[in-house]
Amino acid sequence: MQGLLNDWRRTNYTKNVTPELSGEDVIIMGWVHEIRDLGGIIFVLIRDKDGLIQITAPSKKVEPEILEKIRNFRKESVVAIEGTVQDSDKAPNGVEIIPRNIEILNLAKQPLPMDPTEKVRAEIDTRLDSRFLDLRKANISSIFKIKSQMFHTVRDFFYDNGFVEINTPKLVASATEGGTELFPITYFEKEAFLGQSPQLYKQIMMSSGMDRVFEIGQIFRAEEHDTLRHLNEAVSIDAEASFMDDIDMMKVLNNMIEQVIIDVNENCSDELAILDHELPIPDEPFPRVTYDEAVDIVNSKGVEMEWGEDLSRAAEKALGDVMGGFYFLTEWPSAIKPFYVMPLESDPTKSHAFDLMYNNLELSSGATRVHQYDLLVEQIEERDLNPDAFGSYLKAFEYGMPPHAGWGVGADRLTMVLTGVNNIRETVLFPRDRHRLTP
Ligand code: AMO
Repeated sequence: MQGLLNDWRRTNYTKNVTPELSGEDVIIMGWVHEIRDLGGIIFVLIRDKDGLIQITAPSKKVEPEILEKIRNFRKESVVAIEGTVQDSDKAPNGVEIIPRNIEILNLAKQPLPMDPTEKVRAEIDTRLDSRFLDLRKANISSIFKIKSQMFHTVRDFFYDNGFVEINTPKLVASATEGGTELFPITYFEKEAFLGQSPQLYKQIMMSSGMDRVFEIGQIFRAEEHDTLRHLNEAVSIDAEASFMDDIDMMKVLNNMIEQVIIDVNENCSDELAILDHELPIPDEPFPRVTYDEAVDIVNSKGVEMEWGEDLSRAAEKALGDVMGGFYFLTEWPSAIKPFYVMPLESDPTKSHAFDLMYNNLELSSGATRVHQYDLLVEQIEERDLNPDAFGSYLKAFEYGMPPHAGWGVGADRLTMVLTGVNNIRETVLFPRDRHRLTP
């Protein structure tokens, strides 16, 4: 039985068609990027996942039926081309293909909703509406290749450090993170929500004896505001480890970020060049600033901030200007942190919570957790929450919960740092914000 492609099989990606192959036959497959018909000669640029190759069809050398097929090409159609490689000073990358056989695999409708060659620039909304076309641009796909490398390194890092990968439910019964709203959903006859964080589950896993766990998964936040750093659906890299505290987990996070930077630099040099982005070289270890010191710094820069407040955008900017790069912000006031955060023994108004910042962008929050049942119930009540709503979580603390700590990193925000884009929507294939639920 013959398949859809008959005998056509790709022999080379465009990147692998080099002048050294001159004289050899190849089959390439991809999209029609550009067509220039000069009458006696037609030039076509074909694009695939890594680049472009020129097809050169002089009417003297190429069969009339092949020329006819090329004349029927439309931009962004999918084609297969068999031909002979020829080195050429005039062609991009010094190489071209003289076509012998052509198959039009799928014609693209015209006009295109946007121009993937970027001759006409499109606004982000137009681009997101036709994301599949937008992603055909090398600068856009580069963002996701870098993001993929980041996840690859993160997974390797966790496995190398004894963490077990887990998946926890995203259909949940209660809130975990104060401050952001929940998305309510219909779950048969019960009240339910989309999960804001795997927080409660990763903590329950500490009572399972599995010792170290991580999860890469979606988190849902009903943020009403429209900013360049918030989405309603984001990806969080969550880690939790037993018999560890905030100091230990800051080190783990520091090491992971450094490894990500090393690997992205090593394996994504083409993508970084396309994005014209240089990765930050982190100070080792990342500097730390306490919340108390941060309040002083912010006020000294003329931005008013009272002790006990969360950082405003202006405060984050002022602090970011002084600190620069990656740094930890530690010893947050207990009252503005969630119930699961451990207060300082020396002064319970402060806590073992930290944020990892990059300039003025918060990348991660983490903490030593409360592992004592009574203190946890007390902290839940102090925040006007009902401990009964946390019954299945609290149960895990009654039968041998070890001391533990963890953090959650915003994967999309980390990608902003790795790619240099300033709108978080650029780092998500199909972003969800207040105004966007499709595609
Ligand atoms: P937090 O709520 O600070 O902490 O979230 C952790 C990290 O997730 C990212 N993030 C977001 N990214 C994009 N859009 C959003 N709306 C959004 N909300 C959060 C940020 C943030 O630093 N359970 C704790 C983590 C822990 O203590 O382990 C938590 O969820 O980069």
